[in-house]
Parts: sequence; structure tokens; C-alpha cells
Amino acid sequence: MAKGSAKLATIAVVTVCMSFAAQAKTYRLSHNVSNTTTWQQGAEKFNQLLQEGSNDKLKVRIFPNSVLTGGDQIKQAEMLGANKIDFILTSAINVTPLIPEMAVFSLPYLFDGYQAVDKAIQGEGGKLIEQIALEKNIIILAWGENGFRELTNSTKPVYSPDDLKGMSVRVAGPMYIDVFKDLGANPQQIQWAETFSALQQGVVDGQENPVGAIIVPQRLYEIQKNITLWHYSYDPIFLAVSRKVWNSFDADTQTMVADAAKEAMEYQIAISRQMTADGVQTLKDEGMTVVELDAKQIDEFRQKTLPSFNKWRDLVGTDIVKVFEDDIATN
Ligand code: X2X
Repeated sequence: MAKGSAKLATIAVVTVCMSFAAQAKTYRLSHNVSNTTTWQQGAEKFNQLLQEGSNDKLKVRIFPNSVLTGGDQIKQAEMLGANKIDFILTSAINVTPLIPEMAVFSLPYLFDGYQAVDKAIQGEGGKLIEQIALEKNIIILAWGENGFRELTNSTKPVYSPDDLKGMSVRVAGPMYIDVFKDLGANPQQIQWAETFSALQQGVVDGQENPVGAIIVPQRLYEIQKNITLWHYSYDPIFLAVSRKVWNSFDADTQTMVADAAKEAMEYQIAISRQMTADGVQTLKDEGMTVVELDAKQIDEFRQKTLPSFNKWRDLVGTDIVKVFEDDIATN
């Protein structure tokens, strides 16, 4: 080979290597709500931390509204478990068909506030569910927050279970079907991606979701007149990675990715709680009737939903529920 062309070949090889080094590896992250939500902000934070921690070698592309699973929010966990999606950010409820134990978080009135939530999720309860998820190939890196789910509807203010009689309500998962039946309502399971139009077209009268993470940023107030702050069910989200992607990382990268996930979810929890605190006023300003309940009124809902609490405690496993209750009872 002539000297000149050898030199050219060397330059070419070096250039190719450099461009490989410069190109970030991009993973796909799926979540199932809009890009205006705190879920999206948490996912963006994760991406930012991932890029910083890897000197721009790793990043995620975020796919909102369950687009990677054709609008099916429940399928995300299954596809992650089958290594077909790299990362998911989703709510525990969406995983209950695959892992019934995940329903523990959203048992009606298990938690009476954020303090109880934090004790269980950061305690033995959270660890236990992480282990169970691992058996299904779902590697949970960090817990975030959807929040306490509140009831909205377009027909009338709801103060007591009687007001819910015959009302058609969109729900996300199987346990809520039972809960709303206990309350005399007419629940229907509908994908979140289809819920806005279902409400708009009057297919259902109401729905339930957290104020800060979903109701305000997805502008439910445009199509719902009333909201009842009954705090009946808590819903965490989690950021998980597929086993295939996780195993492709060396130990240092795994630590960096896990730390980025934790920091991103801490941030996501903080902004969700802030938006929930501020959001009630926003809903009033937007013309919604906001029903706040006293302890006695809340207790009426609690009593009525006891049959589904008991049914789902058995499905989840009494021992698992006990771990959560013990966490909650610690000082
Ligand atoms: O579908 C819902 O209601 C949502 C967005 O809260 C969940 O992912 C469970």
C-alpha cells in the first residue's frame, strides 16, 4: 500500500472510532400519560442525569401516551419483562394484571397521608414488591408518585356513596371495578389514552386520578365539572429497566443509572406534591366545584369499600398487606 493511502486509511479508522464514541446509545422509555405531566418531567430529569453521568454516552428517548404499546398501558410491563422495551415509567395499578401483589398500594384507604406512604414505600413494603417484580423480570430502579386519586365527574357533586349510585366511572384496573361496584356506581375499564374522549363524548360520567400529576396538567377541568377530594386510593409510579439492558451495563454504570433514577423520581415526587397542593385552587379558578370531605364523610366511603379491601387483601396476600401495615405503624 502506498504511504499516502495508508495514512488516509488510518485517518478514516480514527474518524469512524471517534464518531462511534461521540454517538450516544439511545434507549426507549415508555410511559402512559401525556407529555404535560409530572411523569414526563421525571422522565426528562432521568434523561438529563443519565447523559450527565455517562458523559453523553447514554440517553433515553421518551414515548408518552403508551404509544409504544399501541395505547395499551397495561402491556408496558409485559413488554419490559420480555426485553422489548428498555425502560418504563408506569403506575403500580397498570401492573396488577401481571403482578397482583402490586395492588397493595392502592387498597382503599390503606394510607392516610404522605407520611404513611413514605414509610411503606421506603421501608420493607417497597423492598418486598421490588423482589416480587424482579421475578417477572421487572427491575425497579426507583419509586415516584402518581398520588392520591380523586374523583371527578360531569353530573353532580359527590358527598356520599349515595351520590355515586348509577354513575358511570372510568377506571384503570381490576381492583377499582370492585371498589366502584361496592359504591353502587357503574365502573368501566378504559385505557387512559382514550379516557379524555370517552368523557368528552359522554361514554362515561366520571373518572378518578391524582390532582397534581394528572388532573391539572392534562386539563381534565375542561370536561369535568366536579371533584371530590376523598383520597380513597394511593398510586405510586416506578421507573424500571429491562433485564437485558441492565445486564449490559457494568457495575459502575448500574450504580450511575440507579442513582439517576432515584434522583429523578425524588424530583418527580416533589413537583407532584407541590402541584397537588397548588392544584386545588387552579381547579376552583377553572370553575370546578371542589368537594372537600370531613373525617366522618370519608369514613362512610371507607366502610362501603371494605368488601373490596378484604377481597383484594386476600388476592395480594395477607402477609404482604401486613408488611405494609407494620411499616405504616412505625414511628
Ligand atoms: O390510567 C390511569 O388512570 C393512570 C394514568 O392514573 C394510570 O396509569 C393508572
